Amino acid sequence: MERDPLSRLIIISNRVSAPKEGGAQGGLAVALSAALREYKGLWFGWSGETTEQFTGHINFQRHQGVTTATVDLEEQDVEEYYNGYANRTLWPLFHYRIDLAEYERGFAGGYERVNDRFADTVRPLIEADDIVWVQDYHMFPLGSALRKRGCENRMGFFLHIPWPPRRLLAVLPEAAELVRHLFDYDVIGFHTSEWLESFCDYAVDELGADRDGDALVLDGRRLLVMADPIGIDAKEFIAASHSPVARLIYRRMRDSAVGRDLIVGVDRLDYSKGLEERFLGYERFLQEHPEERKEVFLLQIAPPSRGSVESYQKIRATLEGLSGRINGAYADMDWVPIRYVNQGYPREQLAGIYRAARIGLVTPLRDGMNLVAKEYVAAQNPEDPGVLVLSRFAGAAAQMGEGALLINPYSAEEISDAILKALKMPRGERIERWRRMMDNVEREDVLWWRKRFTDALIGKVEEPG
Ligand code: ADQ
Repeated sequence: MERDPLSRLIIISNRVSAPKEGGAQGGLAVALSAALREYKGLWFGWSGETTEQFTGHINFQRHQGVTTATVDLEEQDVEEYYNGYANRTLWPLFHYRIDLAEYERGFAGGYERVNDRFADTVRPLIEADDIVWVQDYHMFPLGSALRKRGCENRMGFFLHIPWPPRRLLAVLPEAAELVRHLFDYDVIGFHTSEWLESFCDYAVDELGADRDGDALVLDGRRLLVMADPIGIDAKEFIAASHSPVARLIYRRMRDSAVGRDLIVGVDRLDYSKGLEERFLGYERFLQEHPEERKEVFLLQIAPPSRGSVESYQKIRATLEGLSGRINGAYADMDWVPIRYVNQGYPREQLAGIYRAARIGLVTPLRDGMNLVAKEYVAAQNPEDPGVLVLSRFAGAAAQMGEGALLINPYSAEEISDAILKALKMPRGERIERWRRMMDNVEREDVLWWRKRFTDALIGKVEEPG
């Protein structure tokens, strides 16, 4: 089936990232904006603002050919839907942290209410031929809510985080209902076949769905399931790493390293990113290899996120304590082992930092994909690339596994061994490993990801090769 030239794309996600002057959008936003320019259509979501009483008033804006439509939510909505169910229930559970997940009926109720509000608001904007693409765990039930409002369009859903194993998901009181809702979409996408298989296990074993080739069938609804790993905007990132800003930052980093090897970590400050375990692994390296101590330093960049959720305040305090303790134990007057920075940097600056780093330390305990791993690879100097040390529990390991040093992020010993191996790795091997990863980063980029999904959504069959 070819796309009807009149059909538009409606993207729906919790937050909307309009193109900005200066191009400071993330890779995902760039890809979605490009899709919206190709298909026309619009991008709908929460404005990030609150209002006293929900009115459903839509703020339309147009930036560089992309129309965005956003609504404000009430404070209670944000508490229950965003800080509550999305970030205190689903996020920890889907990252295998049942110990951190909180189950409150109020959260679940608020989540449903807000999804209904989104459905009420966006429904009148959807025309008969439009295709609808819903993003991420904030909006599992949105497709279902739209079907209830008479929407018969092709609808797809993409999950950016892992899908937990069946027995873990069973802990969620609303699990069965949530998965049933997903059958109101036509296509569901995951980053890896591991997440996809966990989803299928649940649907088959708990709900009695049938597998039929690439699809699952439940109560007469047919849901196409696909593994579609997201990539970065590789061309843009390579260009960013050659920009004057990146070059300047690269030189600054090199100067400040005074001949030492830089190890870099870049993450949102989130317990799923394994920062505590990373610091402990690095500490172990310092303990076990006194001769290497002043030869390296770790720059950890971690801007705080979701600060109103308690578990995020805790991880922040833990990391401050831990970095302080390690620096206290090992620092000398001319050397500090960890530079711990709690701020974000523009992409061109990040690219320069990545390029200056001999090791990219990407060790999440669990991650849907992890784009930092791919950005690190894209920013390297082909003649003298650094080494990626990557958690085997990141979705990115499925694509980067051949070139990266894969580690178990819970094991301080494995992290320590991998750091040493990376530091000693001969240039020839570094180039060979990097090339394999870079081929993938360039081939399976964010545009490839987006096109595979929208092609599946419009029913276009993938061409072989
Ligand atoms: P995140 O959990 O946010 O994304 P990730 O994929 O690593 O994780 O993307 C983070 C992005 O933020 C990267 O583009 C990175 O450059 C940027 N970033 C991080 N720290 C920064 C800093 N200090 N300054 C500036 N930029 C910074 C979720 C899922 C992931 C999945 C993505 C996309 O959790 O598993 O890969 O969505 O699907």
